Order: sequence, then structure tokens, then C-alpha cells
Amino acid sequence: MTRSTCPYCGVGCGVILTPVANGIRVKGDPEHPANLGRLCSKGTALGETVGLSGRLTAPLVKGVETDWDAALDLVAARFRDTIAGHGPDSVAFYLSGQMLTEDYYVANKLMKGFIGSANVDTNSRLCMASTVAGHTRAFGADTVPGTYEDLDQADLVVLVGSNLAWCHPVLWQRVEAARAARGTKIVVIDPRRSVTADAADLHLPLSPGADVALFNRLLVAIADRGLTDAAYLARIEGADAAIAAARADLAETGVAPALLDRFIDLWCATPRVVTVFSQGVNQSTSGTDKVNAILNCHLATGRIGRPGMGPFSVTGQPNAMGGREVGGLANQLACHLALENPDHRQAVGRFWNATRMADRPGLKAVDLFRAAGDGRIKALWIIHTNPAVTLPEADAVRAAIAGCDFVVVSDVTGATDTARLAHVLLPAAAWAEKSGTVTNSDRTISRQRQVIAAPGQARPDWWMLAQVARRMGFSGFDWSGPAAIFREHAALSGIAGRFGRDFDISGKARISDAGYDVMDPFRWPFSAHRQGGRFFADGQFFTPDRRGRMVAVTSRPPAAMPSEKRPLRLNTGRIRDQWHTMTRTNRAARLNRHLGEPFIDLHPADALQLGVAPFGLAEVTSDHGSAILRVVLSDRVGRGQAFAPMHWSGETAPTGRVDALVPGALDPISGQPELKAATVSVAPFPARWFAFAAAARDITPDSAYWARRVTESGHAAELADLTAPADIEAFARRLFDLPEAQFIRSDDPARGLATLALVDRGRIGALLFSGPAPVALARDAIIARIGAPVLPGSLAPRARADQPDNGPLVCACTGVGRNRIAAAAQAGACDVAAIARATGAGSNCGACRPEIAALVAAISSPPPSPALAAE
Ligand SMILES: Nc1nc2c(c(=O)[nH]1)N[C@H]1C(S)=C(S)[C@@H](COP(=O)(O)OP(=O)(O)OC[C@H]3O[C@@H](n4cnc5c(=O)[nH]c(N)nc54)[C@H](O)[C@@H]3O)O[C@H]1N2
Ligand SMILES: Nc1nc2c(c(=O)[nH]1)N[C@H]1C(S)=C(S)[C@@H](COP(=O)(O)OP(=O)(O)OC[C@H]3O[C@@H](n4cnc5c(=O)[nH]c(N)nc54)[C@H](O)[C@@H]3O)O[C@H]1N2
Ligand code: SF4
Ligand SMILES: [Mo]
Repeated sequence: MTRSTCPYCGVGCGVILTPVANGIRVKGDPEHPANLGRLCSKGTALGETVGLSGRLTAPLVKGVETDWDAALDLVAARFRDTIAGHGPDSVAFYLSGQMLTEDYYVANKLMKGFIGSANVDTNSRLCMASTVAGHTRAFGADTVPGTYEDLDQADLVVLVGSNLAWCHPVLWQRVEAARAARGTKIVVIDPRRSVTADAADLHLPLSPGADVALFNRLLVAIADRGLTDAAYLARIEGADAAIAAARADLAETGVAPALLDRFIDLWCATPRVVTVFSQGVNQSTSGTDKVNAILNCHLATGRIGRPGMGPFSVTGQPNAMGGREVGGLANQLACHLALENPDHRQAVGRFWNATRMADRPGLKAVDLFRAAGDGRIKALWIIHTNPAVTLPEADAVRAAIAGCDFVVVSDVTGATDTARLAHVLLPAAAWAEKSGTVTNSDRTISRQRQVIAAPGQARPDWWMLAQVARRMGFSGFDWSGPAAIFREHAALSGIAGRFGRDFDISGKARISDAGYDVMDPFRWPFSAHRQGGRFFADGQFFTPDRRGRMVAVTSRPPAAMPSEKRPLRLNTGRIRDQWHTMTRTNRAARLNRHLGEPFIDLHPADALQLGVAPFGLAEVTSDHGSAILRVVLSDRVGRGQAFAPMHWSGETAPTGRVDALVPGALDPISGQPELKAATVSVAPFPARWFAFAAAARDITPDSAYWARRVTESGHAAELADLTAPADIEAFARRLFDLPEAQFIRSDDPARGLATLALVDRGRIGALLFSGPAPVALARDAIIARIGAPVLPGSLAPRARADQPDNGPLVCACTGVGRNRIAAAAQAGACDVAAIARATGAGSNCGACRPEIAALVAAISSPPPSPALAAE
């Protein structure tokens, strides 16, 4: 039994791991302060995702296996030669908020202290950069003021651009618990009616991007009602200018006036208010201003850094915070020190014995890949992230990576869109195979611990970086392990502390290897002067004059505005059971059952007008690319708006990559791209042939449209094409890679349907159902037949009467589907608690409770336009 931390979201839940025969058993750690034993569906399924199939186990150079010495020597030589020939700014690292702090520290030290460039940026640019910039403007440092306890102690929780129930499910559980215990009110500010909005007391469906206008309204009301805190404002610069700018901001919010007033009244009347914000705020061309518009309201009222009060940026990735602490962004130094400050640079340079310190900011993510595209970056090392899928203008990014002279990718698998473009592919040890630390959203630093051996030659990311540094001739990269790196980082933070910076964990600088092994979670700062706690209640900030700043902000619309050519506003984001590009979550069959295919939510009236049918396919086009997505009619999005998830890639659905559609429009201060406000046109994809395939072995489709997933019995895929295959049997043999298999075929020529079963040693090896319209059969029943003995009449996917079809999965933890919940509701279970008692659904992580509530409500009064699941 080993204590560790979940590798998914920034909640940073503690887990207890026990290795078992075919994986790891995972339990919530009741002693971890982030989750107190709770877990969500992704955390609960962690043990199912550590299998070794598809793992990269040896270094590959141009696709050929080699050993570490050869691969590392090549990487070092190519970086050295490129720098010698073209200067330090001709190389770059692109990192990830999922790296461990120790890995990140090494990468940043190598680039900024020895290579002499700041071309080291991270996917946090797509995620947290606007918050970093907003915090720094207001506080003088990137400081999260509050703690998770504030969510337990608040009377009002405002969620701005945050789908907390799906994306930070355990924090959502804490908010729900607070509601039960003290009647906490929940407000959701989101143009889309997310499942979180379903469960809120108030949902404000603002116009996309209108957050600054909305919080400016609130600030004016605070001022007009005399709710500003005069004593606190004595410590704040810029209040008058910020209030004047808010007054002058007359932009529409899109929220009905009465609804807006209810929100303003509630906020004004509730001192204990926490405003949680996430990607609806950050991923915007006015993201930094949105952050400051929110901070302004908390600073004006002094509602910050005190129990149950404060602005709260919830971080997405498990170590988004740690990356910011080591200075992983191209405009940071290390330990919250400033790259532009010569004293800071000198101090860090001395500490590192640096041979060549970077002295100006490097390229930020989107510009970094543009520079790779036009040849300015000639050697690029990508670690723990999949930019060919997740950066805006993803087709151009893919081309930039493909065209770059030398690309190194470190990953746990070679089967990613980015890894397939690498010259050198380095096998990384995965979660549970390596050790280090991560920092969660509330500044709590926790250990990730190794519990199983890394397969083959896989090694931790820090080790590869240190090896390359040494082979480039640099000293200071010879740590014995992550504990030694942690000590060095903690010691450097002591220098930051002496400069008066917030991030100081020098109290841990002398920790022994054994102490690091057993280190309990702790919240920074952790120094001789200060340990944990909240910031700013005392009015002491990290600006040169130690005063806080309210920033005058004026709303701006998103960069791209709907036009006749691109009439729809495309919003993008996450679904409950998948993690980003799904390289890990798609290994767990039950996580693929919630929403199994790339889709687009469209308003029913828009769909009608566009001529796209429910469950049909739509071709979605922007000025940058196109995608084919399954149509879901939904009353969650307003007219003229659409929503599509970000998760599908060339591996799982090559036409489902939504970042191919998204423009690289940037916030001018943070450089963060506007990932939530593309403009697109939508038309029916003129498919004449549709199919559903299930098989025991992997499926390799080549149809115009396909999406595949792992299932309980193997694999499944949705297919569609402009015409039916000329020879369906030959097609099936190729699809399933079963050239010798026998067929059982049953056609319905009148309706154009063909059903094929491929028999493999007396059992059903694969099934293919195809026809001229989307295949309307219960997927679960078909999937359950794979591997079954072949009996006469057993091909039809009808569910047996004694085994009711579960329907699309709702509760991933307990495996309960929509049909079972509906049946329980029809049998009289009238609320979420009754459904939990009857079926178990919703009794574990709770992320599905809003969906269950909606289902129960729909059964008692059917809505005019039901939201449909992708199945
Ligand atoms: N299941 C799951 N959980 C995850 C992740 C995952 O991949 N899967 N990823 C993690 C990561 S890295 C991150 S960053 C977080 C993200 O967590 P969230 O930010 O909660 O998730 P998103 O779905 O990206 O977007 C949140 C909401 O912003 C809304 N939005 C769009 N435009 C606007 C706007 O102009 N104003 C406002 N107010 N809202 C708007 C969207 O409709 C959406 O509901 O999730 C983390 N948790
Ligand atoms: N349209 C749109 N685009 C978005 C967003 C959005 O909301 N909308 N959100 C953005 C945000 S907030 C984020 S955070 C990004 C996330 O985007 P990415 O970081 O690009 O996505 P991931 O799938 O998390 O990529 C992680 C990679 O690391 C690999 N990996 C796993 N474990 C290890 C390990 O231990 N070591 C190494 N070296 N590799 C490992 C995985 O296999 C995977 O290939 O996407 C951004 N893109
Ligand atoms: S909320 Fe879920 S995904 Fe996030 S850290 Fe906790 S268990 Fe992991
Ligand atoms: Mo993120």
C-alpha cells in the first residue's frame, strides 16, 4: 500500500495504491487534504489505465529501436550543433503541466541557464496563462490567495466558465457538501447550460466572452451600494480608475436584466463568496482582463484571503501550479522570480553556476509553433503533451512539427499524433512508475510515488533531460534522484523568499531522501517565516510598493465574430470521462461509454435550419480547417452557438480534431489562445453509408469518417462514407484484419442493411452492421456478443428479455446506464438519492448526479427538445 496523487486534474486527490496481478488497485486517501478519501470516475478507473499495451518501451530513432546512449547522444549533438550554427533561440522545449515539478525544474534550468534561451513554454499557455498574468497584475505575483477549505466555508460559490461537476468533480463534491451543510448558494456563469449549470441555484447564460462586462456591472453595483471596504482599499492602487472604467463599459452581457440583478444582489449580500474561474475565463482574447475584472470585485470589498472568501483559479492539470513555480513559461524565470529583473537573473545564475543565462522572454506556445513552421526553430523537444491535437490551428501545427528539422518527443506511447512526427521518440516512465511532486490548485504539494517498475527501457522525464544536459557538456545536472532535485528547487526558492517573493519552500531544502520518501502533503509557502495559510487578508502584496492593484478593464468581444460565411459560434471543452487526447483514459472501456464519439451540440432550431439530422454527421468548417462530427440536438446551447469536445485525435477519430477549426487568436497580455470562440459553418456531411463495427481485436478503418474506442470485449468503431463499399466482405476482412475468417451474413436488401459476423475459432470475432442511415442499434448489446459462441440466430443485437439493455452509461463508477435509471424513475424513484438507493448510480463520485437529476426531471415532464446522448 502506497500513498500517491492522482495524475489527472488539478484537484490533486490523494490515492492509496496497491499493486495487484493485472494492474493497481486505487482508493481515495482519507487523509489527503484535497479529497479526504473521495475520488471521481477518472480517478476510480486509474487502475485500468496502467496496462502495458501500446506502451513505448525503447528509444526510437526514425522509427528504429535503439538504446539510450545512441538516442541521447544524438539529441545532445543535434541541439549543440543547432545552437552553434544558429544561436540559442533556434531551439525550444514545449512542456506540460502534467510533468512533475522535478522534471520541469530540470528542463527550465537547462534552457534558461545553460542553453541561454527562454524558448521553453508549456501547454499551461493554453490553460493558465491568463490567470498568471491577471494575478501578477493585481498581486505582483502569481499567487492563489485561498484554499479548498474556502469552498467548504463559503455561503456563495460563483463558477465562472467552469464546468466543475465534470472537470473538478471532487471540488464539486465539496461544494455540494457545503450546500447540504450550510445552504451554500451556487451560481454558474457560462453561455452553455452545462451539467454544472443544471445543478446551480442560478445560471447566467451570458453572451460568449461577455465576462468583463458582467463583472464590471457587479463592480459598479458594489461602488453604488457603498459596499467597498475603505480600510482595505487603503492598501489598493487603482480603485477609482477601475470603477470609472467599469461605469463607462456599456457592453451587453446577454443576461436578462432581472437575472443579472438577482446575481448582483446575492453577491453584494453575501460576504462569504468564492468566485471560482476556469477556462471560460482564461481561454479568451480578453482572458487577462476577465481575471482582473473578477479580482477587482474581491479587492474592492476586501473579500479575499479570509475564510470562505476570495477569487479562486482552479487549475486544470495535476501540476499546472508546479510548472508555474519552477518558471516553466517563456516569460518566467524560476520560483516566481522575474526574467526581466537583472538582480533576479544574477541570483539565479549564481545559484545554478549558469554558463549562459536567458535575459529576455522566449516564444509563447502558439508563436513557438509558428516559428517551428517557418524555420526559425530548428530543434524542438516536446515532453508530456500532444500539440498536434491540442493547439489552435492544429493542422498548421502538425505541418510545422512535420517540417521542423529535428523533433524529439518524450511520451509513454508512440501512438499519438505528435509522437508519430518525431525523429527521436523517447520512452517515458508513466504515472505509478516514477516519483516526484505536484502542486494542486490550492498550493498543496503532494508526492507521486512509484509503485510498479517501468517497462523495458522507459525512464523518468527528468533523467532524460539531465542526461542530455550532461552530454551537451553542462555541469549541475548530476542528481541522484528526484529528492536531490527537489532539495535544489527548495533551496532556490529560499533566494526568491529573500527577494520578498511569495513562493518559498526553503523549509524543505534540507529534507533527506528518506524524509522525501515519506513527505506528507503540505501547502506552500513553507519557510522559517511562513507556512501555508491564505494570502492578502493583511493587505500585503508582492508588488514593489507592497500594495495591491485594481486594474481598469473594458470589455471586448471575441476576436472572430460570426458572419454570413461562418455564422455559428463554436465553443469547445471537456467531457466527464475523458482526459484531453485520451491516450490514457481511452484504455478503460467504461470511460468510453459515457460519450463514445466526437460530437457537436447544436440548438434544435439551428439544426433544422442547417438541414442536419439528429445522429447524422455534420461537416464543420472554419477558416483554418474542417471536422466531421456527430450531431447532437441540445437545448444546452443557445441559438447560433455550438459546443464540441476537444478529446478526439488522429488515433481515435481523425476528422474529430476540433482544434483544426480553432483560430490562434491570442490574448495580447498572456498570449493565451481563444479556444472557446471560433466561428464556423455547419452543413450536413453527405454520407450515404453508415456502419457500426465491434471486434475482439483492434480495428483499422479508412472510411471518410470513423471513430474508434476500446470496449469491454475489445474494440468498436463508428464508420461512415460517401458511398457504400463495393465489396462489403472484402471491406470487413480489411477492417478487422481477419483475411481468413469465415462469414455469417444476413442482409435486409429492402432496407439496404448488411450484417456480417466474422467467425474466429467458433466464436464471434467481429460484427459489422451497415446501411444507408445511421445505425440505430444498442451498442452495448452488440459489444457483449463479441467472443460469444456462434449459435444459429444469435447475430441480431436484440437484448434478451432477462437482460434489459443498460443504455448509454451515466454512472461510470457503478456502470449504471440511462435505461436502468429511467426504469427506476418510472418505478417511482423520484430524486437522485432514490435513484442511488435503487440502482447505486450517483453514489460514488457524484459527477453524474446532475445528469441523473435531469433524467428524472425529464421523465416526470418531458422537455420540448431532449438533449440526446451520442449513442
Ligand atoms: N473530465 C475531464 N476533466 C478535466 C480535464 C479533462 O480533459 N477531462 N482537463 C483538466 C484541465 S487541463 C482543465 S484546464 C480543466 C478545465 O475545466 P473547465 O474550465 O471547467 O472545462 P472546459 O470544458 O474547458 O470549459 C469550462 C466552461 O467554459 C464555458 N465557456 C465558454 N466560453 C465562455 C465564456 O465566454 N464565458 C464563460 N463564463 N464561460 C465560457 C464552456 O461552455 C464550458 O462549460 O479541466 C481539468 N479536468
Ligand atoms: N479546443 C480546445 N483545445 C484545448 C483546450 C480546450 O478547452 N479547447 N484546452 C487546452 C488545455 S487547458 C490543455 S491543458 C491542453 C492539454 O493538451 P495536451 O497536454 O496536449 O493533451 P494530453 O492528452 O494531456 O497530452 C499529454 C501527453 O503526455 C503523454 N504522457 C502521459 N504520461 C506521460 C509521462 O509520464 N511522461 C511523458 N513524457 N508523457 C506522458 C500522453 O500519452 C499524451 O500524449 O489542451 C488545450 N487545448
Ligand atoms: S477530481 Fe478526479 S481526476 Fe481530479 S484529481 Fe481527483 S480523482 Fe483525479
Ligand atoms: Mo488545462
